[in-house]
Amino acid sequence: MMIRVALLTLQSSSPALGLGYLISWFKKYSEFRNDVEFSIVEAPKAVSTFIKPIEKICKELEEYDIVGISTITQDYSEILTISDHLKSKNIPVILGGHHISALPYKLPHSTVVGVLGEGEITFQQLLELFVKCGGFPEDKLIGIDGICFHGKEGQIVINKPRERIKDIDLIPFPARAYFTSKHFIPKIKWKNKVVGNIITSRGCPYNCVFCSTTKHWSNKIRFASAEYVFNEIMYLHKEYDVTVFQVDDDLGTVNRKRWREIKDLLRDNGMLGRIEFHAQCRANIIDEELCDLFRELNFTELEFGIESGTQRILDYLKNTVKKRCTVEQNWEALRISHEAGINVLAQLIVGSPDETIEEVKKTLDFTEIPGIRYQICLLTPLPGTTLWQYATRKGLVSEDMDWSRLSLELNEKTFPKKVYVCDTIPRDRLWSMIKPKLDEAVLKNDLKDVSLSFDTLFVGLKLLFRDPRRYSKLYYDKFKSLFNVYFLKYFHSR
Ligand code: B12
Ligand code: SF4
Repeated sequence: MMIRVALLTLQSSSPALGLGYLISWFKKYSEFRNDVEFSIVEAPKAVSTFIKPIEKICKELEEYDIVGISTITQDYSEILTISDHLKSKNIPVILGGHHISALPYKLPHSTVVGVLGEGEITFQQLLELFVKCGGFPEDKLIGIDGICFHGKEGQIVINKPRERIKDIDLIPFPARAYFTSKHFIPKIKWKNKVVGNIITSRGCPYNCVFCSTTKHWSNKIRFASAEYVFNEIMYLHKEYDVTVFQVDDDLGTVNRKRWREIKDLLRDNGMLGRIEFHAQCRANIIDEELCDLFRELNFTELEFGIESGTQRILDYLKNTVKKRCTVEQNWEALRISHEAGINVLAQLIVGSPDETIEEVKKTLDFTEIPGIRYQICLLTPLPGTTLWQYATRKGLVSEDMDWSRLSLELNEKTFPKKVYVCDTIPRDRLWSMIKPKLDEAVLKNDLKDVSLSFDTLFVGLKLLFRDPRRYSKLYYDKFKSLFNVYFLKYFHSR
């Protein structure tokens, strides 16, 4: 009998590659590959509201024998609503991803299993168990590493961690054909070019206070080989016309030897300069040499976790006492990347526990650099992070909280209810400092999400009335790019 498995993602703007890997791994390595039929169900959000109503998502999922859900903290309350509904229909739900991996002992009663950390092998074993036994008997679950489940006495059992796949070249490319939503790989997404996201490494050697990556993936970073990355690039280019490669790694840019090899492979195959890359980097790893390499490879966008304008807060956020990343390196990283002609995005964080107003001002200085885009985040304690432990001790968060209070979306509506860890600056005062900068960022930032465009124009108009001299050029540029996108989109769809 064929088992129908749905994998649900609530991601908003690009394919959840993790789910694609689960499918491609199973299809390649399981002897039961022909007994399981997969679907990826996409329920993206557009600015905090699901495009599909929850009831519709639930109804759609009723068709399946098993539902797997990827857990992102800010959407966890909705995930619980969905799994409650599925439980009432006797459909087993498996959770995976960052949230459940950080809080395995809170596995909800409406679900049967939580997959902790890397999912490919664990999920394969779970599905094979289901094919063989028609369910998930407890005596068999005991033998599967990397899961949590409900024991007979109502306790939650957490098995020993799953050993990670040593050589990630063994993982086949994510099964992209299963992503169907028009939100994913759209024809016109960024300046009329097709964007495709890729993962070229897993893990990060650092351990920032606000980030759960190290716990989830470990601080030992595993890189796919240059050949693997090159082959995936070629595949995406041929199959989907992708010319812009969004490298979704946490810190894949750190390995310059491999990027040199990738460059050689692209050059030898006539691809160098015909495609471009967007990626994240860290201020302490970039220098002129790496910048030159990125320029040769045609990196057109680099995002830096600049975080703060003062060393004290930077050391706190980066979780280091050794000044492994300095404020000077931050400024230098932005300067050299910008001068190399790369579009730069500076990620800033405000609201650390004992941050002062002066320190926030220093951070906001980064928003004044001409030509450099920025994003501002309120420091948010996500489960699995050092900051989560701190916020738990302070009674600011709990394992049964309203998870939308940890949403990273920052606007008038979300800010008042967000968890606030800063003791030194009143919430309203911090908001009055960052609000004008957030408005300005809307105009300054690139047009990646067309759905935000009307908001953009409206906020832009407000700024234009407030200070025409300062904002007229930005408004004009934004209007022009919006017009281009809509114009091209209109003709493309005809
Ligand atoms: C790329 C990325 C994005 C992209 C696209 C994400 C996407 N489509 O998947 C964008 C920019 C859209 C994005 C948005 C956000 N992101 Co993000 N993102 C990432 C990033 C860097 C990589 C994701 C990825 O592809 N990983 C690689 C794949 C292989 O891993 P994976 O998806 O986790 O899946 C594996 C396992 O976790 C597991 N698994 C996952 N799901 C499931 C489900 C089942 C059933 C099973 C069995 C297994 C399983 O198996 C998979 C294979 O091993 C991660 C950090 C990271 N390194 O993981 C952050 C990360 C996932 N993002 C995070 C956050 C906070 C956000 C935002 C809230 C940020 C914001 N400013 O709003 C939004 C959330 C939007 C939303 N509604 O979901 C956090 C989540 C933390 C948490 N506790 O929830 C992370 C972990 C970053 C961090 N270190 O803090 N993100
Ligand atoms: S924020 Fe970036 S550098 Fe820091 S631990 Fe997370 S992935 Fe690594």
